[in-house]
Amino acid sequence: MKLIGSYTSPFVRKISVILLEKGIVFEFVNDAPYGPDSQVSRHNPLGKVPTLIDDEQQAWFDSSIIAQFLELRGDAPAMLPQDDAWLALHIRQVERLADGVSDCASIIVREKLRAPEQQSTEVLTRHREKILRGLDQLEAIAAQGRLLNNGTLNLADIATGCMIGYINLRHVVPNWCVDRPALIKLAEQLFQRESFARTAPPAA
Ligand SMILES: N[C@@H](CCC(=O)N[C@@H](CS)C(=O)NCC(=O)O)C(=O)O
Repeated sequence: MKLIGSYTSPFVRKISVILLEKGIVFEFVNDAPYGPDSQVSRHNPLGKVPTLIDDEQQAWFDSSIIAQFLELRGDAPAMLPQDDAWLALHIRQVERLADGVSDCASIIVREKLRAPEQQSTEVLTRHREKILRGLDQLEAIAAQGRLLNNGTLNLADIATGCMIGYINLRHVVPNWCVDRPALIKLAEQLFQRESFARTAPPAA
């Protein structure tokens, strides 16, 4: 199994963490998707990472689909409850919420790479507001301890940890932790895991 990805992508980190937690052996193929030499579009027409190539050479893309593929393979531990489809769906929605915050953070990072006179204040403000609302909802969910931080690592925990790692790396919302104690607790616990330590992005 090959994982095509870049070291800084929160979505790639999400899949790397799942593979490590499940003990699935994989080869990491480093590919910077925005670079001129990227090969990822040979496997994924959208040209995005992560893209996973399975042992039958089938390409899987979009981290939530790859995560579902890995669950369907059945490798333990499961990252979603096996006996409660509704609970699993709620957890997947939280996963997508955390991914959505990562998407917004990535849009801000890309926008800030443009020349200052080409940057859109409207785009920056809009996506910053989405991030803040997303973080507030994730904080409330983490405080409840049912869908996040419930004692059994799940897909939503992993996506949230990778999102927090990314906004820390890119300094997108430097003071995100003010008044968000449940998310801090979750991040502290996740970052102690070997899977998170081994996938920490290089300093920007
Ligand atoms: N929804 C996708 C998002 C993946 C994504 O946006 N990846 C970025 C890197 S963080 C990428 O490959 N961007 C290249 C591009 O958009 O051309 C997922 O969860 O896998």
